[in-house]
Amino acid sequence: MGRLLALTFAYLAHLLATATTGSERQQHRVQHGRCTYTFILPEVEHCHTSKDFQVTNTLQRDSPPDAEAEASQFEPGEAQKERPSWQERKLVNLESAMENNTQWLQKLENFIQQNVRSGMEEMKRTAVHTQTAAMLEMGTNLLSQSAEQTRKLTDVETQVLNQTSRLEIQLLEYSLFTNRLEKHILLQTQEISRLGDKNSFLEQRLLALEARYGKGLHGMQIEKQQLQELVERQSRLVSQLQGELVGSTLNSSLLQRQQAVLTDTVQQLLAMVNHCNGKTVNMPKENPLSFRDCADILRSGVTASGLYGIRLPNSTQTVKVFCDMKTGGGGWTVLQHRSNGSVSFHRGWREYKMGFGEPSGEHWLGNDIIHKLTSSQEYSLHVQLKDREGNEAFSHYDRFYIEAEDNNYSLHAEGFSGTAGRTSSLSHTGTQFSTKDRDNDRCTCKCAQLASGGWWFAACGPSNLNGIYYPSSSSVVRYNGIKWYYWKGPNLMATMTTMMVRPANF
Ligand SMILES: [Ca+2]
Repeated sequence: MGRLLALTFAYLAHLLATATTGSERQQHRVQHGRCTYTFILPEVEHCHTSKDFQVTNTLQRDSPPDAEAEASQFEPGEAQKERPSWQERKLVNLESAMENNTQWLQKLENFIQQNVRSGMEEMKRTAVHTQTAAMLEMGTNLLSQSAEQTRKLTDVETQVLNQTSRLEIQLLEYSLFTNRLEKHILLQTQEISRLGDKNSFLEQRLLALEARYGKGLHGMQIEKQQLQELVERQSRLVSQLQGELVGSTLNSSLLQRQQAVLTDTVQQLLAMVNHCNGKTVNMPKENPLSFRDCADILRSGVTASGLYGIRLPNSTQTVKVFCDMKTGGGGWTVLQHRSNGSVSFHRGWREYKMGFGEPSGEHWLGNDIIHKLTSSQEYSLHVQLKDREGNEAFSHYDRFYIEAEDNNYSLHAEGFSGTAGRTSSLSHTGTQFSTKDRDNDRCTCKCAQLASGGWWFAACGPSNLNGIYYPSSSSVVRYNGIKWYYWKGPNLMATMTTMMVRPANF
């Protein structure tokens, strides 16, 4: 409002200035909005402007008369006396014009104020309308944004609800699973508890058993320890004895060689003596009939044991044999006999083939003779043994024969029985004969050299009746002595051995 008034006064001052300088009546129009204002200003006719008259401020000319008077006090004295009538008239006119103008201005002011008010109200309404429209637009935007936000919120809420539902379902499943697990754990706990009870019971029982058998166990442990010590001592002793055995074997071999040489010498001397003195020894009875064996002789009526001559089957050879007519009904032809160790049995292949020793004493009948005799018909074998304590025992074989030299006199012995051990000590069927100079055994060693003598060595087998005849008993185990393992073990101290045959159908 103040700005508008200032504009109005400035315009009026312009009009006044124009009025004082212009010479004709002028109309002035003022356009304000839809309203047009027309002003007709008063004019001063035939009035020349004095050089002294100056209007610097038309509004100051509306000053009250007192002020006008005071202002005139400063004017020079003579001019005041000449101009009062004209000036006064002029002034009165001017004043009345000014008064009209003032009134008009007041009206104009009122009018303007009214128009301005209405304009302001219009502006206000327009502004309010604009503002309302803007607000409505903003509100619409806000509503649309709010709707969008609401929709998004609804979506989010839906998603949250879905997630919540899924989570609830999962929680439910977990809950069910947890319940099952709890039941399982409960069952396991009960099982563990039951096992714990059983374990406690077993522990108590074990403790009771330990208490009951603890003393016995302790004693047995001590005994076991003592036995272990004994076994260790025995092991050391066995090692020592093995060492001694090796030395003894070497010594025995040497002695046997010397003995063999001596025996040969004695036999040569005896032969020479017999040749010189003629045959005065106990000769077998010359029988015009030929007997195949001692059983034949027995059947002929001879019942005395002794030396007799037999003729081998399919042969003209007469052989001197010892016949045992007492044992088990008699009729036994003796193949091997030892009783005093006077004859060495550590001999070679040929001697075992041909036989050695005297039939009246210690001797080996000979493998060729044994083969011819036992392969002519079925024979039984009887083995008689006696140890140093006087114990006697026998082993019997229902069927016995040996093959020819081509097959190394392989052994065949079946139908075992007897008292000299529950098991046969003779090597199994098919075992070949070996001597110190003919190794036919199944050992990488040479059994005939280790064990001495000639025999059916396997590897090297549980028997050897042709081993070394040891004269006295000893605690030392001799692996090369006379052996019939399943009767007396490896260390038989025999005082007598006899091997003899008789027809199986006797
Ligand atoms: Ca061998």
